[in-house]
Amino acid sequence: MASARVVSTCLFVALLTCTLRCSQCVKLSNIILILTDDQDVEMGGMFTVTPLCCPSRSSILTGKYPHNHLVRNNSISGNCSSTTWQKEAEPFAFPVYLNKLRYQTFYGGKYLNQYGSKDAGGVGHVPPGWDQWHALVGNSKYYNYTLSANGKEEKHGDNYEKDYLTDLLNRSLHFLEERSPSHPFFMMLCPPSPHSPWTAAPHYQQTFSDVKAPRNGSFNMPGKGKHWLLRQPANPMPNSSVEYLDNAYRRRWQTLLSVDDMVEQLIKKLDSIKELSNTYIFYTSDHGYHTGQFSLPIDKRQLYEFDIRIPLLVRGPGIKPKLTLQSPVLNIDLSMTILDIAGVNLSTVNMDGQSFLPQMAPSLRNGTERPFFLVEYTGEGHSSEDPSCPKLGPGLAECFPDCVCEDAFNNTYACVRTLKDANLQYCEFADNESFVEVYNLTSDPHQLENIVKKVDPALLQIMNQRLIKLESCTGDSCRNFMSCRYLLNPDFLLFYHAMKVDGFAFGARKKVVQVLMSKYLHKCNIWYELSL
Ligand SMILES: *[C@@H]1O[C@H](CO)[C@@H](O)[C@H](O)[C@H]1NC(C)=O
Ligand SMILES: *[C@@H]1O[C@H](CO)[C@@H](O)[C@H](O)[C@H]1NC(C)=O
Ligand SMILES: *[C@@H]1O[C@H](CO)[C@@H](O)[C@H](O)[C@H]1NC(C)=O
Ligand SMILES: *[C@@H]1O[C@H](CO)[C@@H](O)[C@H](O)[C@H]1NC(C)=O
Ligand SMILES: *[C@@H]1O[C@H](CO)[C@@H](O)[C@H](O)[C@H]1NC(C)=O
Ligand SMILES: *[C@@H]1O[C@H](CO)[C@@H](O)[C@H](O)[C@H]1NC(C)=O
Ligand SMILES: *[C@@H]1O[C@H](CO)[C@@H](O)[C@H](O)[C@H]1NC(C)=O
Ligand SMILES: *[C@@H]1O[C@H](CO)[C@@H](O)[C@H](O)[C@H]1NC(C)=O
Ligand SMILES: *[C@@H]1O[C@H](CO)[C@@H](O)[C@H](O)[C@H]1NC(C)=O
Ligand SMILES: *[C@@H]1O[C@H](CO)[C@@H](O)[C@H](O)[C@H]1NC(C)=O
Ligand SMILES: *[C@@H]1O[C@H](CO)[C@@H](O)[C@H](O)[C@H]1NC(C)=O
Ligand SMILES: [Ca+2]
Repeated sequence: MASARVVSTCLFVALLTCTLRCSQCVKLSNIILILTDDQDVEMGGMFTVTPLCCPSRSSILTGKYPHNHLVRNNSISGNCSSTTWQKEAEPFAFPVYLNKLRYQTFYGGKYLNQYGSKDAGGVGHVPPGWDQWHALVGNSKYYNYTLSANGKEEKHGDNYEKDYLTDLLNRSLHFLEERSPSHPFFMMLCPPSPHSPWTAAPHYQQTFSDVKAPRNGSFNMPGKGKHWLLRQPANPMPNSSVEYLDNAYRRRWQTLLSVDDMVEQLIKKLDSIKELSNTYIFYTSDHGYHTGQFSLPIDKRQLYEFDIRIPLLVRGPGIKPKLTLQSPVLNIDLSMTILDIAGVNLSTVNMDGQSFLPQMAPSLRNGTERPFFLVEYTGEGHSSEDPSCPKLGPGLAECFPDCVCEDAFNNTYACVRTLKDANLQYCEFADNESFVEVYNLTSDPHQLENIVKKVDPALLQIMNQRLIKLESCTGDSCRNFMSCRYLLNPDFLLFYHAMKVDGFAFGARKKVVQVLMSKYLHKCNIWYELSL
C-alpha cells in the first residue's frame, strides 16, 4: 500500500549508534510501536496469526495465538475486551513488563473493538501498564468519537482542526516533552487509518484521484476449487462492486497521508529531543485487506496472503539500514522482541512468540528461526438472515456491497505455513465439508490453484500433524517442536481431518480426540514421526 513509500522516507534513515545494553550503558532504548488499522501489503512484510482486528490486537498485546488468549472475534461474547480478558490476559500484556522496568508509557488511538463499552467497564477501565492513556472507545472512527483520556470521557465532534483522530495522536509529542529524560519511554500509536469509513483529512480528499485497485494477481478471479464461501461471489464482479472497491482503495490511501504526517512529526520531535538514535520504531498493522481479489469486493478474514501479510518496518540501534529479513516473523513476536530490547529474561515470560531481534541485529543477539507457524480464525456470522439480502439465509456476515458475504460461522479455519525451504500453506476448515486448501506459493504466489488433490498424501499428513501440534501448543511448545507440552483439548482442536487420516469417522470430533489422548498423550513422540 501507499504507505510503504510514506514511511520508508522516515524510517529507513541511517542510524547506527549501538547503544543497546552495553555493559556501562546509561539507559535502555526507547521503543515506539505504530499500529495502523487494516493496512495490507501483498509481498514482503510479516504475518498476522489471525486476520481480524480484535483477535489480532489481542495477539500483539499478549504475544499469544488466539487459542491461548481466547479472543475469538470482535464481540464481548467472543472475549474482545471482556471482563474475563481484563482479569486474565490484560495484566500479562507486554506493556505491563515495560512499566515495571520504569519505562514511561503512552497509548494513543484505537485499542480493542469493544474497549470502553458499558459491558467492558466503560471509559473508566484503564488497562495496567499505561501512564498516559488516550484510547478510542469502540471501533475506528475519524470524527464524532469518544476517548478515554486517562479514564475520563472525552467527546469529539467533526471539526478537522480540533478533532481528526490521526492528527490528535500528536498528544504523544507533548508526552515526549514532558517525560523524564532519566528513564526510557514506550509509546503505542494506533491511528484509525486506513480502516473504514475512510475519511481523509480535507486537504487530502482530492489526492490519488486516478488511483484504482491493482488488476493483477487474483483480482476478479473466480474462487474455483476453494472453500464454500469463496465459491459464492459472482464472477466477474458487477461494475457496482468494482466502483465501490476502487473508491475504497483510493480513500484508504488518502487516509494514510495523515499517518505519514504523524510519522514525520514524530521523527522530527525525536531528533529535536536527541532520542532518535536510541529509539526503536516498529511500524505495522493488525491484519491485511483485500479489494477485488477472488471477486471479494472489500474486507479481511481470509486465509490468503492479502489478508494475513502485513507491513513491518523497523529502525533502531544495531539494525542495518535497508536490511530485509527472510525469516518468518509474526505479530505474536512483537511483544517478545520489544521485551528482548528492554532486557527482560524471556524465559520468565509466558508467550507463544519469539524475539526477532537476533535476525534484525545479529551483532546484539543470537537466535534461531521457527520452522513453521499457525494462522487460525473463528468465522463470525449472524444467526438471523441479513434483511438486505434475504435470499442468503442465516449464518453469514459482511454481505456488502452487492450481497457478497465475506464471512460465515463456517469460515473457521486453521493453517500451517512453512516459508523458507518450502513455501507452502496447508489449511483445514471446520465446515461440513471438512475442506482442505493447499498452496505452493513458490510456483503459485497468488494462490490460484488449490493443489490438495495433486500433492503427495504423505505431505498432507505431515502438514496435518504439524497443524495439530500448533493448534495445541502453548509457550515454549509453539517455538520448540521437540517439546512435549501439547494440550490436546477437544475444545481447542476444531480440526479433525487428521483423525480421518488415522482411520476415524469424520464428525465425532470430541470422541476422536478423547481416543487420541488416551492412546498417544503418554508417549507424545508419536507426533514427531512425520514432522521432519
Ligand atoms: C473467554 O475467555 C475465558 C477465559 O479466559 C474462557 O474460559 C472462555 O472460554 C473464552 N470464551 C471463548 C468464546 O473462547
Ligand atoms: C458528526 O455528528 C453530527 C451530529 O450528529 C453530524 O451532523 C455530522 O454529520 C457528523 N459528522 C461526521 C463526519 O460523521
Ligand atoms: C495537534 O492536533 C490537534 C488536532 O488536529 C491540533 O488542534 C493541534 O494544534 C495539534 N498540536 C500541535 C502541537 O501540533
Ligand atoms: C501488481 O502490480 C503492481 C504494480 O506493478 C505491483 O506493485 C504489485 O506487486 C502487483 N501485485 C501483485 C499481487 O502481483
Ligand atoms: C461495466 O464496465 C465495463 C468496463 O468499464 C463496460 O464495458 C460495461 O459496459 C459495464 N457494464 C455495465 C452493465 O454497465
Ligand atoms: C532466566 O530465567 C530462567 C528461568 O527463571 C533462569 O533459569 C535463567 O538463569 C535466567 N537467565 C538469566 C540470564 O538470568
Ligand atoms: C553468537 O554466537 C557466537 C558463537 O557461539 C559467539 O561467538 C557470539 O559472541 C554470539 N553473539 C552474540 C551477540 O551473543
Ligand atoms: C463471537 O464469539 C462468540 C463465542 O464463540 C459467539 O457466541 C458469537 O456468536 C460470536 N459473534 C459473532 C458475530 O460471530
Ligand atoms: C456454511 O454455512 C452456510 C450458512 O449457514 C451454509 O449454507 C453452508 O452450507 C455451509 N457450508 C459448509 C461447507 O459448511
Ligand atoms: C452444512 O451446514 C449447513 C448449515 O451450516 C446445512 O444447512 C447443510 O445441510 C449442511 N450440509 C451437509 C452436507 O451436511
Ligand atoms: C512447489 O513449486 C516449486 C517450483 O515450481 C517446486 O520446485 C516444488 O517441488 C513444489 N512443491 C510442492 C510440494 O509441490
Ligand atoms: Ca483492523
